[in-house]
Amino acid sequence: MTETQRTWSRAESARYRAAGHWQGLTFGARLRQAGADHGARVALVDGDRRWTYADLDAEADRVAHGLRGLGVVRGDRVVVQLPNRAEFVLVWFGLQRIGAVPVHAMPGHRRREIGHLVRVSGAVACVVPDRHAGFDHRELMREVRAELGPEGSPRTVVVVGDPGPDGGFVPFDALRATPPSAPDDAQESGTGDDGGADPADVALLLLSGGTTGLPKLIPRTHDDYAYNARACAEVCALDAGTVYLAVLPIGFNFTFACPGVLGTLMAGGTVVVAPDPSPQTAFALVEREGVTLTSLTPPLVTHWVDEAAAGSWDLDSLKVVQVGGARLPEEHARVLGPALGATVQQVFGMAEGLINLTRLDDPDDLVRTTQGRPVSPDDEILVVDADGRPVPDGTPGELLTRGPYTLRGYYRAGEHDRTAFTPDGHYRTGDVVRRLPTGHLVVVGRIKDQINRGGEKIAAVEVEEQLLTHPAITAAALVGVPDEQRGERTVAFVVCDGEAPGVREVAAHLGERGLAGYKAPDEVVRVAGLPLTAVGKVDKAALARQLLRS
Ligand code: OOB
Repeated sequence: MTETQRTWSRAESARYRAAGHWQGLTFGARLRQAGADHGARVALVDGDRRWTYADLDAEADRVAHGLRGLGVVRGDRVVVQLPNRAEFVLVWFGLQRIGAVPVHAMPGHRRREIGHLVRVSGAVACVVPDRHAGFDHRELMREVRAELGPEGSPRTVVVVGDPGPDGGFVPFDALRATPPSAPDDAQESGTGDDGGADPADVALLLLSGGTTGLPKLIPRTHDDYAYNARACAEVCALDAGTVYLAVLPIGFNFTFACPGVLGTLMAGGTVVVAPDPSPQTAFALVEREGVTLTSLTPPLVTHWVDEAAAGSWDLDSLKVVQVGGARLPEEHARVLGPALGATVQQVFGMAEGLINLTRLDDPDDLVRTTQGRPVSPDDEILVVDADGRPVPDGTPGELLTRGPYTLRGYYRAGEHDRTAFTPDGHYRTGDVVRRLPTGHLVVVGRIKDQINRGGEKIAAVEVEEQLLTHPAITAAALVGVPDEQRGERTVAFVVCDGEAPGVREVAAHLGERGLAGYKAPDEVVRVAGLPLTAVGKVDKAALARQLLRS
């Protein structure tokens, strides 16, 4: 069964083109152009390895050639689960050169999430590291294959590093080893730049934070995603002198395109990947590479501030530090800038589209107390009450949005779209905000059943469903409660038959079920029963209050 992918109307598309937001270029074509424009400039740095723009362009051809040899063609989806290594970028542009579609998985995802991504996207291949952070991703791929069976499994698994003894996995190094003969490849694909992809095609699939049992996929087109990156790059005043340090997971929309990796490459700057988010690793790279811009989630801020004070680092080159993904406490916003000698920028964004940034010349109080304003003049913002009626500025309400880089429908999720969007195409963010007369937004809460654990999004229902598979648990509610370090932590309230499992046992159980580790509850509390609201839903606010009282 095929269902129509909801997208922008013809009239809207024409308007976004006429405004110059959508430039009608694919990412494959953009890289070709960048290779010609900035050929000798350094585009990408990973440890001692460096790629100029010309290298990156040529490397994309090699990767594309290798992938084509494995049967990957225009429009195919490929799940990419790589940590912060240059290979993420090489594979990403290799796929763009074919017109194939990377699906951005996170390094922490496990059997359940990866299996789901493969199933929903119908991916023909997965690209994984051999091992990362003490975890064997080849083993994970074997489990995914066993679970999906021969029919549902990706045909090909590419491993960056050692493919292991098994024989079935393709080593990335071999895949990129044979240089293509350009004319052949161009013939094979129709065009050598992007496999003949259309700028209105889906260029990548991002993962939503989710409020349902399983995360939804977000289709982003070449036109819309390039605009996302460029609009952010303009606000951040990026140019060829920009050196961006990718500290957060590189596949995260924030790191990749707000303005991040893509914004920097589109400006002719240099992207440096940090293998881990520790301030020691990052500061050494700032010193060595002259990093000018980076992005963090709030829980990292105190570590960075402490290390800047304790160590004798030269952070002079660092001009802007973005913080987003979760609410930044005002006090942290105040100390961060002086500690690093940089301008702080708050970022309130979402994989679905809309990005809000404080401006580099905003007065201090706006930077400390707001989450910025939309990057595009054509971002439409509505703040509405429970009946969907707009509220006056200053009054909290749900944020609805529509615009040139905000999705109009999830990938293959027609049913879900009916509630996730208003009839006129506004995306219901589930965030409760106040709008100031300046247009700046303050995030004051949330009506979606999602927990934001320092930037990591957890859909409560997804975890609750898995908690119920534990033999002793008969009812469960996952609730976010305030936490000093992460903003929120997760507490599982469980009703049990017999002895209640402890937090470790629950984590082990969820791990066996294939759930990513960060979704395991931080605390497990046994209750006699779950309180209900007047309409019969689990009263999570009452549970949270109960915990704070005890
Ligand atoms: C970013 O993207 P997602 O898709 O992981 O999460 C989006 C949600 C928002 O709807 C909001 O609930 C929350 O994360 N959020 C914030 C926030 N930034 C995101 N809540 C409070 N303050 C903030 N500054 O998280 C994301 C995507 C692109 C850029 C930055 C963040």
